[in-house]
Amino acid sequence: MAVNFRNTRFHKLAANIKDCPDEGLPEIVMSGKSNVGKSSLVNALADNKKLARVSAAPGKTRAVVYFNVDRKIMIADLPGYGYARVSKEIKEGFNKLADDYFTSGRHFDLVLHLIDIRHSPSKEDIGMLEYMNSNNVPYFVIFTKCDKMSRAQLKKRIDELSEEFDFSDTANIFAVSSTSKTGLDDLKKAIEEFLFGGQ
Ligand SMILES: Nc1nc2c(ncn2[C@@H]2O[C@H](COP(=O)(O)OP(=O)(O)O)[C@@H](O)[C@H]2O)c(=O)[nH]1
Ligand SMILES: [Mg+2]
Repeated sequence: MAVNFRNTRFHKLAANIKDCPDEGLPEIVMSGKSNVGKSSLVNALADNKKLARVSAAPGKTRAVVYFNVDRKIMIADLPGYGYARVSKEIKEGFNKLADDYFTSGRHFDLVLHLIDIRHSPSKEDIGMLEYMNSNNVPYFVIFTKCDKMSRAQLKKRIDELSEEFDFSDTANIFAVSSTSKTGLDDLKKAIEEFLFGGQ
């Protein structure tokens, strides 16, 4: 099924797990550290800079933000983890919502786990990848901000990280840049294929 990613609209905010909607659409969850580029990627996929608020200040998203993509997919933009600038209490609160998302038994179809290509994965990243591997959660690993590195460095980084971490055999690995728009078409195709197959 062809998905028109440009037809993406804000759907709703949910400040806790009880308020998270179920509209019966396949759901993609954006996961990853604060500031890794989750909101920018939602905007880039939709080709709409104003859609998801992009912030240079980490830790601003305090809720799950839902987007409806062409009435075919729901995207859940989760609060990130690893905030350095918020208080411990708030930090734990944020983590709780993200944690609840994965442990509440909520159904979702695909996790996009984002890792900044410039940095080594954090222990939260490793924990998340291990969790998804051992719970058979379908995920794509997305290296972000690839405009910040040369192609040669990029390949080296991907090889290095693939060796370092036991990505599941079926894991798809992508490299994107929301700034230069690299890798977005491949990612969109893979999402369509994964969610809708030959339909
Ligand atoms: N150079 C570059 N910067 C990016 C890219 N994607 C996001 N950023 C920047 O990284 C910061 C955090 O992005 P944001 O989307 O708010 O991250 P989030 O906290 O994961 O939602 C912002 O300053 C963005 O402009 C990218 O592909 N390339
Ligand atoms: Mg964000």
